Amino acid sequence: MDQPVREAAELLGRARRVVVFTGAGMSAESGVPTFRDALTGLWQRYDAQALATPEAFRADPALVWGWYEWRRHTVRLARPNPGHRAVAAIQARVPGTVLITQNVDDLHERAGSSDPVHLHGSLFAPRCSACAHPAPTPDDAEGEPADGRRVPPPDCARCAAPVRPGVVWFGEALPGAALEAAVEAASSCDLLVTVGTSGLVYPAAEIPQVAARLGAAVIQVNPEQTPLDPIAEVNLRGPAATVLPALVD
Ligand code: BV8
Ligand code: ZN
Repeated sequence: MDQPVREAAELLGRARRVVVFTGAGMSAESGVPTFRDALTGLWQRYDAQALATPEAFRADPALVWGWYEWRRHTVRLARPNPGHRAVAAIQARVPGTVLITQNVDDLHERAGSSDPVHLHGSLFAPRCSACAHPAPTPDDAEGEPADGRRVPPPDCARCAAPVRPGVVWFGEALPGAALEAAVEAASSCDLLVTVGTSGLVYPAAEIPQVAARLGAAVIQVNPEQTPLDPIAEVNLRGPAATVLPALVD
């Protein structure tokens, strides 16, 4: 076990109140493309940040709904990777560990993690764009939802307005209860492990910084440098599915 991994394993062994904070890199090895390095499909022709907005949905609901159908289909085909399972192992080993994720997939839940705090919502919680009435998660659109194919959103059963994805779009406020729970956990932990996030999107990117400011040790797992490097006591430069299991073995 190389030095930084040993150091990180010791920090984890001594920690009493742990937070695990994950971004899209957590699911990369499950085949779920991240925003930044996904030069595939729609993302080549459209900037994801431009598509993940209320304006884009208003302008072209079928294009945006079709994009989320395709992303949900990709997640349904994906399987949790050893990194997701290592996070669940940390939760089992250190009772009270709080998992906070920016991801809208359900791979943490499928790996056995309990109650992840979804700061940016979920692909599996569509709701009415007008009255917020929860809508059923549709099965995959007939045939394989092809990347970039328009799929008109279903109508709300209650008010007939278009159903929207249950995610937080750019320019939208995060769910108050989720953000509050995340800040509360980050403010009272003694160790925060941040995995697979570029640390660029706010206010989520504040979470590891709050923990560091209040004296928690921070371990970062990311193959690349990020703005969170300076607050990390240990920077583990590698992919989540390899590095995290080494931490819990
Ligand atoms: C808000 C859900 C205010 C949707 C997401 C200027 C103009 C407009 C807005 C802003 C602006 N400046 C700041 C803002 C605010 C904006 C923001 O921060 N923009 C950034 C881009 C500058 N934030 C917002 O708009 C937020 N809302 O501010 O509202 C407000 C307040 C009150 C009332 C009304 C309004 C809302 C932000 C949430 C947006 N929704 N997701 C969807 O999924 O479609 S964000 C989405 O992108 C992800 O959830 C993630 O958080 C973020 C980044 O995605 P990625 O880059 O793919 O992932 P990540 O960052 O995690 O990077 C991948 C990392 O993994 C990399 O570091 C890579 O090295 C690493 N990696 C790769 N492989 C691996 C790996 N790591 C480990 N293992 C591997 N194998
Ligand atoms: Zn409605």
